[in-house]
Amino acid sequence: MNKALKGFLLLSALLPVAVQAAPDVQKLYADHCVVCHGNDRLGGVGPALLPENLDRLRRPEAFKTIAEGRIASQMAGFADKLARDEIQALVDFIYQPLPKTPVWGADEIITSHLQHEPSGSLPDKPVFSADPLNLFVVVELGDHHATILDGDKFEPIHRFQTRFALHGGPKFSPDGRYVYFASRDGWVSKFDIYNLKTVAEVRAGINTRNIAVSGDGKTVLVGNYLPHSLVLLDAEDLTLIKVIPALGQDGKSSRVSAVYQAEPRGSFVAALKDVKEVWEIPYGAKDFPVRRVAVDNYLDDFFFDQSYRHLIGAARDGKKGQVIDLDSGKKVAEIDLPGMPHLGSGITWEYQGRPVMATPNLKEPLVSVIDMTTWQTVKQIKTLGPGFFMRSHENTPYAWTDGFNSNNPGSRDVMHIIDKRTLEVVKILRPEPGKTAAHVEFTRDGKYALVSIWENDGALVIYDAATLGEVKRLPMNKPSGKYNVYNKITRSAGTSH
Ligand code: DHE
Repeated sequence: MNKALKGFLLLSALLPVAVQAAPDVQKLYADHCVVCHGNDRLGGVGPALLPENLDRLRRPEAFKTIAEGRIASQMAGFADKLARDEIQALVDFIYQPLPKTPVWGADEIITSHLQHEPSGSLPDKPVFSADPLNLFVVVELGDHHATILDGDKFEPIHRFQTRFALHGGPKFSPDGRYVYFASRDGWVSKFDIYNLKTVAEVRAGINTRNIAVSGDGKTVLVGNYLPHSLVLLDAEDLTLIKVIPALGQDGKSSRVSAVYQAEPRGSFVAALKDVKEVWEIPYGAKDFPVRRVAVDNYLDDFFFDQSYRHLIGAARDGKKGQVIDLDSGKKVAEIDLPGMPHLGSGITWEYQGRPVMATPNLKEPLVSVIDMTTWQTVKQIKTLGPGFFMRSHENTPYAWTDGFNSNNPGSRDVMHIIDKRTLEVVKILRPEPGKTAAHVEFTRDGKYALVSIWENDGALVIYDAATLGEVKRLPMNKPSGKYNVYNKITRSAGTSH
């Protein structure tokens, strides 16, 4: 008997059995699931729950997920609320196809397009006096807003409503004037920071992963979970350029794990989630041709070295990461990554004359530091709890990482300060004891670090990055991430790109 099945049977035996008639699965779904997974299981804050999106999740695992929750996501466990047969009914339900598969193709995308301000109609000068390159865009998940924050005075300039459940980092135009957001339910919005106005929006999918903006600022690429597609948009007004179905070499349809732009290569890079392929799409080439690179395992999460020659990727359930040389299209190394690395949060720096990368691990309380010349582990730095986000800056000797993924409230409220020269944790901050601390971003000069208190009555806590003393605290509604314009557009080694 395999391990998953054994776990399933054991868990099944421990849960109470409802003695009544067969569970009313529609009601169970409406009471417990719809708020995150959406009407018709099309996704919302949580992913779409349709058979075409559950290819890699076997039913015993689905049962376990509903009962116990899912690591590295907002999915809670329901074992204390639902009986065994109720969980099983929900499992059976989510593997049922919808009577009619939802369509979101070119016609639907084109129809959804909203042009709030005609292209080129707004002034080319900021309507505020703050340094436009030292602004932060703060995403406040609690009430679906974003705040534009002056990164010198730490004062909010403007707060506005966003689409529902933004996810992934917002992406900037190369000059930092525009910021593009993606929501989990497929909306892409373009916001003019100089004029503090949303200028265009389009719904590019039903359930979206993330977006990338090309290095020349001309094209936006959207990666979708539902439908299985990549969508290319004109960055000027978000009109549709092209829909590329996410089909593997053998025709198998797949969700898209994530998309990134690799400016030094002049290309977009996308990984498929249900097919072992990475795609490179040169954004300057006519018709956006796809170059397929076969990989050894699925890539759920990935990251690049600073030159973008190497892609470092891992499957969520794998023990090893793969390093792919994007020039040759070949795997050049395997990396030891034991605790489900969160590579999207990876950062790099120079350690003893060698480039190293560091990533938190979602399951283990450790940060893996890997030599990027030999791809060997230099050190596993122990932390109080598994982290989710990691950040640094060229002008600070410290890297900061949280304990966000810890089950223990006593280590969810911490921020570990790691000395990049010694690879030791030199200090542990507790921005607000008992409240979850997460996600850091530095000011453009690296002198201050901004930390989120990830609660509805949360805050941004601003620290002096040298003395590690608190400078200021701004109330915010679950500030999930904050993004400094300069650090993003210059692709600082200490932040996500
Ligand atoms: Fe994220 C970035 C995938 C769950 C908050 N997350 C990303 C990126 C990927 C990713 C691929 C990089 C895209 C980018 O920035 O363009 N996230 C996943 C998952 O697969 C996972 C584990 C499951 C899922 O629900 O999709 C997941 N992520 C979460 C959460 O539960 C978080 C904590 C809350 C939320 O918003 O749902 C969360 N993810 C974030 C944030 C970023 C992110 C704040 C941007 C980080 C950055 O600083 O760039």
